[in-house]
Amino acid sequence: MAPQPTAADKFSFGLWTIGWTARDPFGDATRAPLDPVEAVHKLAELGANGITFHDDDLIPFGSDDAARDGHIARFRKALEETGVVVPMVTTNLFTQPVFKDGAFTSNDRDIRRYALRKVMRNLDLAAELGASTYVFWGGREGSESDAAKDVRAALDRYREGIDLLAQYVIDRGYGLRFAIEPKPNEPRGDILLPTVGHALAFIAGLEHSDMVGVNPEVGHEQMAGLNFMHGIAQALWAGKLFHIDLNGQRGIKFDQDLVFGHGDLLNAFFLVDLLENGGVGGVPAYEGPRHFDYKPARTEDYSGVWVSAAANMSTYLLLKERAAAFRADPEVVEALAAARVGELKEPTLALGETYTDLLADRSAFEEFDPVAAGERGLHAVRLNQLAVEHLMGARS
Ligand code: 3MF
Ligand code: MG
Ligand code: MG
Repeated sequence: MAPQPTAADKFSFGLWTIGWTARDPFGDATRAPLDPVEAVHKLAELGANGITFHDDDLIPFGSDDAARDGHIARFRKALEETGVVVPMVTTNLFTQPVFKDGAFTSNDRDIRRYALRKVMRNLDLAAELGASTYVFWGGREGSESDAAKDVRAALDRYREGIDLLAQYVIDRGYGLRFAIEPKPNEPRGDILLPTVGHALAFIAGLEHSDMVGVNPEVGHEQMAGLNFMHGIAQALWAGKLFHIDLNGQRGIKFDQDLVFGHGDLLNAFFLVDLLENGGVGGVPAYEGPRHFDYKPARTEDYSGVWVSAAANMSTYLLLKERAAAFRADPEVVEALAAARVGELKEPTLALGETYTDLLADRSAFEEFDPVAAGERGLHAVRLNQLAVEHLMGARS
């Protein structure tokens, strides 16, 4: 039996995920548009507690002020009726033709100014709805032609934009934190800030870097051939995991946005183990929303959409159960010790020891036998197999 999600699990979904009508570059929509009010009610029924959106998901682009107020009022009512919260909000800076060369980094200065205004307006709404995180996914910030984009100038403009918006949030007292979402490509041939590592380096140079972190997405790192769990571990290590986009991806190809776990399941297992058990003393390493950014397959009608939404949550909870069983298994505890995993937590030099002491330590070099040390096995494969067996339910 798949476990049932509750609000305490903090599962959230983008309005654009369940609401994707399945138009792709080769074919028309296979589903009718979803009313945001219905989305809120349906997610509440399924056990999710959060919904997120781009401005244009909730308020169709070009709506006048009266229509805008109407869309917001209906949505708020649905939130009040269900208790569903809005933990994160973001801006659509990619659909409209005006953003074809980027938003904060468009070569066209007027477009950059317009993009900043579009974000500021939506920051007001995010604060009004009680969001704590504001995501920036720069899907159009990039190029197909290296001749047509001055990457260093683009990074200057990107920084200028984020610095200005951070100042706006501080001055207004909104209490929002920013999370930059890296992606290597699609829709641009090459997108700026392509991986978690690039984003972390960029954030370090921002004026208000303390309020800016990352929103890594499973498939985005895997499209670059990277180990998602490693990326998350580095973001946690830097204190920058402000939000997360969970989904599935099978290898280096187009952005698949599969259900969480329907891609690299073993990496998903280690990811959930890290998030849930990776804190000091085995507590969760991440306390924020477990946010799904996937696309219900184009083959599905709305009954299939809701099955796929539920699948994300039950897969997460099943992995959480399996990871807990893995950690509690005495054979795993013994295998972890045999693989010397815990030894890595021990600093390489003793407390107060200096390099002079290290130079004086004959056992560290003169009397050390590197050949014998090189012959010692790490027993890593046995440990991995134990994880696979727990993941498959072959051990309880
Ligand atoms: C694209 C994405 C985006 C971002 C969103 C901000 C449309 O691959 O992942 O979804 O997640 O813009 O959260
Ligand atoms: Mg994505
Ligand atoms: Mg995403």
